[in-house]
Amino acid sequence: MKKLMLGNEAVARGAYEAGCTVASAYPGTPSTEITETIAKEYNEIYSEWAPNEKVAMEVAIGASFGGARAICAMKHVGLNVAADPLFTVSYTGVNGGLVIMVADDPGMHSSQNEQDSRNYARASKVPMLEPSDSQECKDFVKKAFSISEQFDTPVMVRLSTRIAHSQSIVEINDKEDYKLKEYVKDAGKYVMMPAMAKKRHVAVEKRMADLRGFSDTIAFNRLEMNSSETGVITSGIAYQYVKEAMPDASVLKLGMVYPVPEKLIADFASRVKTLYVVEELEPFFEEQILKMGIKVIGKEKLPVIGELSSKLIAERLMGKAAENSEASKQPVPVRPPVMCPGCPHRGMFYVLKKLKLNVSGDIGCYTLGALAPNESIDTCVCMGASIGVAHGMEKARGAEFGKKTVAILGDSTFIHSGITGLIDIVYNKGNSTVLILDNSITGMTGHQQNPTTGFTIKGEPTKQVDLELLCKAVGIERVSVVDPFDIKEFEKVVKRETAADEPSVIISQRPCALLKNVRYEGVQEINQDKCKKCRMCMKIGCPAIVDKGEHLQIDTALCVGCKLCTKVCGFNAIEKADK
Ligand SMILES: Cc1ncc(C[n+]2csc(CCOP(=O)(O)OP(=O)(O)O)c2C)c(N)n1
Repeated sequence: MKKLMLGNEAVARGAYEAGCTVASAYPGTPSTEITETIAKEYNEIYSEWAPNEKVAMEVAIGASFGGARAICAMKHVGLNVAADPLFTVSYTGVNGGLVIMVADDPGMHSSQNEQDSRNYARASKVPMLEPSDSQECKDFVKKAFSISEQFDTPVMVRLSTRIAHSQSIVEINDKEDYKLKEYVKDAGKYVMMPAMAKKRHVAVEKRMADLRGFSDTIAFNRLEMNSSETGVITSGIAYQYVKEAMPDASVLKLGMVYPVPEKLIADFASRVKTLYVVEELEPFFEEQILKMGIKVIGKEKLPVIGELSSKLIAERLMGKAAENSEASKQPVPVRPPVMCPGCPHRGMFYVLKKLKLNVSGDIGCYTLGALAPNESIDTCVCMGASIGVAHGMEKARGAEFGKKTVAILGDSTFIHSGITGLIDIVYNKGNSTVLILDNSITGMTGHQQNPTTGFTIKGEPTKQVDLELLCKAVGIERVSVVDPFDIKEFEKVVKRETAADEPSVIISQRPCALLKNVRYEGVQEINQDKCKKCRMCMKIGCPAIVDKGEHLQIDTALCVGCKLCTKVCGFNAIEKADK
């Protein structure tokens, strides 16, 4: 049977067919659907959302030590969080096959940087595969499990946004009957302290030498000989672009991107006149090929920034302007990201802007508060950083601001990596105020459950972390819980807590407007007779309120009836529609 599948869905299918039984992940675009699909479609695999990527990888490592085939998944920046266990599981090796999925985001469609995860494969001495379509996503994941067991190593599989989120045909096969491997205690292999790790490092170097030889033989590294004038070494989505832009070129398609197949590359180089490397982001292949003493053209013609495309490759390498298709000539409407109508974060931003506070932000839907008209976030680094950054700012400049630095972060982000920052503030006598925006869901990545929501990945009820108790337990004595739509009360609490001479937490509690149990009373409209056109309602930045120049209007198709606008209107001009 054949099925149209997203790359991410095909990865999930591959894990299932390989007999994998444990999956742990933390959401992050473009990797999220891997674990969502596993949870939805493959009950044979235990699946979970972990609090962060480090824990997700550790759970998969534990399952592998226990003899199961296990998978974890994350976006590229998540691999930074999980880098600590990654570098050491490279030494311990595995028992059951261990696959680490990492999805890069060239072009930064939904990320704060565009790092190239292939560098992690080299740095941690872990082999990496990279598929070019959904069929390969499935096949490569299955193969990754067997390579993992054959070479006693975790195996990384790298995706990029265009592979993870594109659909193509996949052949469906039966599930392999994988039996749990016996678990044998072996401190020399699984307890990494200096004496044992020194021996394991030797094993890792031996493994890398074996893998280098293997890379020259694996069918995933495929030679497609054509003209001897031009040769291209490429992988992943770039392979698809090359096939479109340079149909006559010979291609060495690398499915195993680390270690690279040196013999195959040398042989290919000797058979073509001009050799190009086409790779997105870093000159990862290029540097290794140059080191082999082979002349190759890569980043002198192609960018290290952003995504490639067949058009760009045709222009830069073939010197010809590619034809634009009719569809691509159509103008695409501009849709800047905005917080949704009814978003609970909006009330908080209205207050923060009014109070002109110094705000250290974080990553979530609320990062949009940096944009007009809210414009009330001053910094954003990485998940959980808001608290440490606020504390550092406070220690550096202290009273100079005249006001405290306020950190804001969501519930999921607080659990992911905010807690340790809060402990730092308490332990080191900080004075910041932390706002935890508890909207009862991980909003930005598309509504995943997390430890504060009370539900598992499968929607089953579970213990719910009590944020108020947690903050008190780490030593925060001033913890307030406020509704961000009660603007007056919210302002009062923020003023009070930022004036206090000790650290504090404000939990801003109101569920995301898109949750299916959230219902508001009815859409609003502007009574044009009462409206003075002062435009105070525009300050909350709701996309449902439209400035028509002559008058202001509420788009009733967008309004959810949260009534936040009625609270900022000084003339009671906003009323329930169709009264
Ligand atoms: C290390 C890392 N992992 C994952 C992500 C993807 N990501 C961006 S924001 C976010 C969570 C947002 O949830 P929350 O903090 O609850 O805020 P909300 O969007 O609900 O307002 C995630 C998982 C990331 N940017 N960095």
